[in-house]
Amino acid sequence: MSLQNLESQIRQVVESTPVLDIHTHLFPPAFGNLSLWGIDQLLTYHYLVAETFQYPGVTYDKFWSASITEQADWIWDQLFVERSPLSEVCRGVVTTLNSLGLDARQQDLKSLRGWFAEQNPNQFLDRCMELAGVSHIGMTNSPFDEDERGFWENGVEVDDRFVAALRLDPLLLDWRNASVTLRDLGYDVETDLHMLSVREDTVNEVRRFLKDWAEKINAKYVMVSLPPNFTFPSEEPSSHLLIEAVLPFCEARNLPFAMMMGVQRQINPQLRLAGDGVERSDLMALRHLCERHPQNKFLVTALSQENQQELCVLTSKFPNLHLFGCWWFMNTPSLVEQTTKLRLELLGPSFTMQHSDARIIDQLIYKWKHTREVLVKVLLDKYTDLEIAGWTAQRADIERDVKALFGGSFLEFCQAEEPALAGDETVPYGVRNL
Ligand code: FIX
Ligand code: ZN
Repeated sequence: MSLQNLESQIRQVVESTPVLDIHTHLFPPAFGNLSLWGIDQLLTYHYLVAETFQYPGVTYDKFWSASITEQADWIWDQLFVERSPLSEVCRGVVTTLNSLGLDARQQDLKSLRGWFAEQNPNQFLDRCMELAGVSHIGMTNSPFDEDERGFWENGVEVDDRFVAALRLDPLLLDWRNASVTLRDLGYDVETDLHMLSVREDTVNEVRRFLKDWAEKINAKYVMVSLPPNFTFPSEEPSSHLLIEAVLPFCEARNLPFAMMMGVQRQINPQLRLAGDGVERSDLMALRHLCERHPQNKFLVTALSQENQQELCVLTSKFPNLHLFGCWWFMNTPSLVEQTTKLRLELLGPSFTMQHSDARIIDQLIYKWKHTREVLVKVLLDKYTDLEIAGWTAQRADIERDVKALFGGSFLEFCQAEEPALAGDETVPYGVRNL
């Protein structure tokens, strides 16, 4: 195959292969105000908030007391009018608008708002998923979030393209407060986990809580984000709860346990959701988890660039570990390119290349468009090296590899051995459209 032909084959395959987006913060329109979309939401995305505060002119108090429209006006002016939108997240807004047929340069915010106001939420979701080439969307579902809990308790009907993930950060990282919430929800738990005799009852109640919520939301995996200094095992409640409640529960149901490692929450609380930072994680905790719990399936991503090589090596040592995504501060084209190359070089196509982490439905468009652009470059490089080595990639090979990187390897990992994850015994979820 000529180089040009190879590139065009790769591009065609990468652009047409549907994606299983395994981690987002999106909700379908049935979740009312939790389902975010539109220009003001796009512009007040927390990545853009953090970038705007790089420039003087507005105080935290003034910004947070303003309406979302005023905040969006301010961000638009600072990042798209006063300066060129060079950052990845600004480019994302431009890509998104452009893909929707809107011109970020020609249109002022008023006319953009007018266009969005005319859209129907359900049709808009369909359009974004189609433009992004996304077949399924993994949600982040927290029983600790009062607003979200209400929807589930009222029996919300979930669009079957959305896949639930049970998010457990408060349970594992803030047991003191989580135990209060559990008691409010009717689970008879003690806050003090030191005494084994007391802990047994509490652990049983935590398992009951996990069972109730996993069933209520039809969770396909369980997730947590972890601080850089997370250690395992330890004398912290997180270790007791993991060893005695969460991991046995996940194992019994063949639910993977996903860890997003390396976020230092609220290093600048004035920035609210935009105030989190990154630090290198101690991956010894991950190693211990994989070693000591071989019957559990673990999914992992790390926020720090410095962790990426070690993470690949750990993944290659533990068949119960699956590596996914370039998370948050890692999701910039230069790092995605470098990291994806490294992963292919150390692991082959056995990992999940990316998740979007989208919070606003429209963002699916740019996050996946930009990811696909990088993947074309990376695969061209890798298949060219292979060609030189004496192995010519055929179209079917490229299709198989891209499918694996966009969710196929993930499904294979999840479904290994036990059919429990499928939910439906005959058609494993997600497989239909992949
Ligand atoms: O913990 C997470 O799932 C993070 O992805 C978010 O909390 C974070 O705010 C985010 O949106 C990153 O992309
Ligand atoms: Zn996230």
